Amino acid sequence: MNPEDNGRRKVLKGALGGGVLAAGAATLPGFVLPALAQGERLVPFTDVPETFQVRAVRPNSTHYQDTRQIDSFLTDNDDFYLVQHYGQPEIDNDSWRLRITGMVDNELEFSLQDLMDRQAVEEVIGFECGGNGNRLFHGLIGNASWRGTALRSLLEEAGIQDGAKEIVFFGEDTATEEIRGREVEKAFARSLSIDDAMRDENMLAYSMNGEPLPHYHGKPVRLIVPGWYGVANVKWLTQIHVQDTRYMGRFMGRDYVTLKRSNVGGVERWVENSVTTMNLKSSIVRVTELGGNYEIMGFALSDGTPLRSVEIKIDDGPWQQAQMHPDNSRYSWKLFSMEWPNPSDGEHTIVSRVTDVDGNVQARAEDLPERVSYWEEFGQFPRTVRIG
Ligand SMILES: Nc1nc2c(c(=O)[nH]1)N[C@H]1C(S)=C(S)[C@@H](COP(=O)(O)O)O[C@H]1N2
Ligand SMILES: [Mo]
Repeated sequence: MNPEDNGRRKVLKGALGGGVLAAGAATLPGFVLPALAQGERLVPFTDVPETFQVRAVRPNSTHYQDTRQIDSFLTDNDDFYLVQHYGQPEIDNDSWRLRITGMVDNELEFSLQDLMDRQAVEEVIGFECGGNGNRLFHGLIGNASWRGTALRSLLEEAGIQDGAKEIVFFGEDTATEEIRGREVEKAFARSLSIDDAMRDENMLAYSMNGEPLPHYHGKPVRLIVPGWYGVANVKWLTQIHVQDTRYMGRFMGRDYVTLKRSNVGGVERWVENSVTTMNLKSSIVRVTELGGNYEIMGFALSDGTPLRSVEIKIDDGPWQQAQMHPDNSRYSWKLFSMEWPNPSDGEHTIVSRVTDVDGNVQARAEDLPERVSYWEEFGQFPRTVRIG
């Protein structure tokens, strides 16, 4: 399903202005957890149209979060965004098998139990859809603790042969695609170079926030490539194929392809690239008020490069340091917050920018290279709120 297809009806559980969310928010030194405390209220964003609403999860449908409602470091499994282009296939965990085929010394087959019997890894990994953006207030996002087994050890056991170039990850979900006037049955698939696939942190995940991987998130097993856009994380994984040619399927070669103006060795050209690692970005998503004290909160994402700072600018004021959530980790989303003492009544513009340890600074959208299509939206996102 294309993220642009999202309807704008129906209200998500605990929709804005609705019932009180979890009371009694814990306070940690230096960072107030964002759950609404008793008496706390959300300050309205004036850039969110009244008609913007998030609908409940429905079968075969995209789901995005209402990011104003982010109230915990880990996203609930049933509020973690959902994108699937070929529907949500039913899979029986007992008969499911994962095969490793192609240019390997040993073709291998695993049951779910086989994978669960291997050494387990667990890590908090947050990601967004490559099609996430301002129009959805960045709701195609989530952050979860994933448990699984390392991809690398499986590939080593299979033994990748000399001359292999790419590894293709196929999902169980298929659709009939019309390509040059011919209807063909295609599975969802994405590929990685051998080097990218062999990164230690890639995992085949069978558990999400302590639960078996939910149906909609790709049960029983999905690929997780930390630091990459969500499209790399193939759900309902059934086959891993090693080959010596590039894989040119729809989600590598046509969709999730960003077209932007680039400088190519001194020549300005329009360049297409497949969506890969996540760009450095941040966004303010939530402003709260409790007893006259205001707080601004947001998230940042990176490809795993550690962050140096997140700063917030209010109207024409200076950039001010935000505080980082103590649970932030290398591949998680990074929550940040800043107190906003005594804002004056009226409308204010607030914007965040993130800087990584290499000194890369999130640019203003208007300073980024010209780009066609909505993939990879990572410029600064000024928001407006009304006080009083
Ligand atoms: N098999 C399969 N895997 C898939 C997709 C899909 O359509 N089919 N969509 C991808 C895209 S575009 C995204 S953004 C993420 C979304 O993962 P989630 O629904 O668990 O958030 O899954 C990826 N993996
Ligand atoms: Mo996506």
